[in-house]
Amino acid sequence: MSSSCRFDGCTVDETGVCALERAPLNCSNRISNEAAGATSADAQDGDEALSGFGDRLGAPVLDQPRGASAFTSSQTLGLADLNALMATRYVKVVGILGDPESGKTACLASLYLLVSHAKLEGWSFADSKSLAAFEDIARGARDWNKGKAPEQMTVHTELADDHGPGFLHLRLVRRSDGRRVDLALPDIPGEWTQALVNSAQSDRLDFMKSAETIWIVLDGRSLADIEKRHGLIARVGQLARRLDTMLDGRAFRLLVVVTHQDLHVLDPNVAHRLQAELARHGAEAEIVGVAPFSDKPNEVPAGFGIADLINLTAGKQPDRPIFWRSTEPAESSRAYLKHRRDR
Ligand SMILES: Nc1nc2c(ncn2[C@@H]2O[C@H](COP(=O)(O)OP(=O)(O)O)[C@@H](O)[C@H]2O)c(=O)[nH]1
Ligand SMILES: [Mg+2]
Repeated sequence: MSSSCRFDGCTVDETGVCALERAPLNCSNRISNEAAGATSADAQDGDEALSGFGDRLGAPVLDQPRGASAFTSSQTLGLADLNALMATRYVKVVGILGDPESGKTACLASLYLLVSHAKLEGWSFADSKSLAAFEDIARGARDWNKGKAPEQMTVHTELADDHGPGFLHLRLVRRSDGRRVDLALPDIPGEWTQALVNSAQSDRLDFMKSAETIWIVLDGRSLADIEKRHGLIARVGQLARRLDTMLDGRAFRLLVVVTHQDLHVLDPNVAHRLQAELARHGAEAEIVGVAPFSDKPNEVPAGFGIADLINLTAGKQPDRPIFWRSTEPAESSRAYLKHRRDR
């Protein structure tokens, strides 16, 4: 391009010849002719045809194939994105519940930091459709405002009620057998759990119907505090009951994740009481102690227990209840009718 012409490759300054074979004084690409460009272009019908051709000179011959990811990598995935991803591969959706400040986001941040530094025992990073959202979380840049989704997430999810969850995606490879696992992990505000327990408000948690594993995250400090312990355990029981109603008999694996293990190691008696309370509500759970961050790194390293949590989350599905128990029919008895009569 010469200094007096905007057309790429034109050497009119050096040669005096217009690359589009126009009269240099009239060519609309000449910087000095810019103001007059419109009029002169109108006047030059033949030139216009050439100019159209010239615009395409050097442009790619074929359109770029549309194979790129449809997701904006800078954000969490909305429900529509998650559905699209689930249509292409098997994704394990995880439900993450817990009171505000219990350590839900800390678990996700710690998982990301471990995996990104190749320190998640037994697992390697394979891919993520939401790296920047993990970054935001790890930097503490994403915050919930009284249970309301951050604006960038609500815009992205494009849900009418502005209350959709945002999911983080992580594809991990298990080192022992090379198995790939895609996890969709929602970062949702603790107020949603409180609303579920207190007033059975479950509409925005509808995605949990697709969850294979549900984490109930508990603050280890509250469990260690004798004044708060009883109330917290009772609420976990109520939450399990709500989940059972909401999920309407669907099978899922329940993990109770107790944070702050760096400050308070979970007492086996307390764990036993938790199990008993859950059993009273017809639920069963495995309990995992974690310390996503650590105030005592020499005693308990940051990220403690996160690999166990992922092992359990990515492990085999819970056994489904037996749909129709098989019974050996007594000779000549009409088993089906008898079964109906028994009900
Ligand atoms: N020392 C320590 N701090 C933790 C642990 N888990 C969470 N925290 C801190 O507890 C606070 C609340 O955690 P956060 O993940 O934001 O709670 P959320 O509201 O459930 O998402 C944050 O300041 C975390 O850094 C832990 O295991 N040990
Ligand atoms: Mg949080």
